[in-house]
Amino acid sequence: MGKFIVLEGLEGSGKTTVALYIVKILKSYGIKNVILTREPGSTPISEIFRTLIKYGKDGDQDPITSYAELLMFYAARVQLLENVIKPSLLKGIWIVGDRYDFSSYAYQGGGRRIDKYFIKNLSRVVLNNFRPDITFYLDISPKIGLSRIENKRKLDHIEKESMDFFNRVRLSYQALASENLNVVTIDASQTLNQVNSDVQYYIKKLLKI
Ligand code: T5A
Repeated sequence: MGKFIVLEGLEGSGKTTVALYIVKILKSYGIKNVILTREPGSTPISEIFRTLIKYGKDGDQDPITSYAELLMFYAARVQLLENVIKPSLLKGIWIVGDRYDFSSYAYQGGGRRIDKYFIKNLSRVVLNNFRPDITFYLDISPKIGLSRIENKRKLDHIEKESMDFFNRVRLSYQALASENLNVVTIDASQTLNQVNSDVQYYIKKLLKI
């Protein structure tokens, strides 16, 4: 069996950068079969949900409701889980996931204030309690995180949310990190070298080296 490693955190916390670093170090330790996934996305259907969630359709004519957004995230996730993640792990392929289930608890639960027990039940039914082997939560203040991405590209639907929204998302992530096993909190305001070095320590532990 391969292992499932997940990166979580606010925009600009460095998930994509660190995910690429993890792939690199896994390969250097002899794990050659590694797939990088992103959520929402990484299957043809999930990528359609990604575009729809991020940019909507026909602008203000048909704004995405909070529940529709939540359900689309789970639709995209279950496609990825059943069609890519589970079959790959069974073949011994490792998965490095840029976001997974905690994102919905943090953004739709904390940010949009959807009842967390509703999300928990939805998650239990749809994902059948399938969990990563380890989750790295890259903790950063929204102010620093958003400043890292402000010049990147056109902001999407969620990136245009208020600072209060992102503060609630961060608080939810911090609560999830303290309540759940196999979650490692990394201070993502450190230099990238320090972040990578902290992550490498836990990857070596996972590999028992
Ligand atoms: N969402 C997603 C939900 O609401 N619910 C869900 O269930 C799911 C799955 C996804 C959006 O969907 C939401 C959350 C998001 O709003 P996305 O485009 O995939 O959108 O956006 P993000 O996942 O947030 O990705 P970002 O690219 O915005 O942020 P990353 O990946 O965390 O950051 P990264 O690695 O691209 O780095 C950003 C910049 O910072 C630099 C990098 O070089 C880069 O320039 N950087 C650092 N600089 C200084 N020090 C460090 N330690 C640095 N680390 C990185």
